[in-house]
Amino acid sequence: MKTDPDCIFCKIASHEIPSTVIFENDEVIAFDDLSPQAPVHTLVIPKGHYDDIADDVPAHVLAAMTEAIREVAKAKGLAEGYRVITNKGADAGQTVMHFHMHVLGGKTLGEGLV
Ligand code: DGP
Repeated sequence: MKTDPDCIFCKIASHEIPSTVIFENDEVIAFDDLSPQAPVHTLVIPKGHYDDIADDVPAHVLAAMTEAIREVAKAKGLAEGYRVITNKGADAGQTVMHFHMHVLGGKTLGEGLV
């Protein structure tokens, strides 16, 4: 598994930096965002280092992330719905260059996507 010793999310994945872990298995970890934008704001990341969704992310890792999103929704009680967002690159405002999906919910979210 490729990791980057300078990447903050790699350090969270290896538990070198603490986080509030919601779900974890061999491939992925889900933890609460440091600056929540909604009552529930959890990040799902692969444990391997990929820069973003356009990096060469294997299908089984994407499947593990999808499963983790469902587990986050269950753990956080998001039966009424939630939103999943990923930022890729400067135009999207990506700030951490380790692929991650934001799971947002816990309230009625705005209708717009931008
Ligand atoms: P993005 O803009 O899509 O790259 O979002 C990065 C998110 O990562 C942002 O919502 C804040 C969050 N974040 C950054 N550093 C940390 C950290 O050290 N711990 C946690 N839990 N979240 C972090």
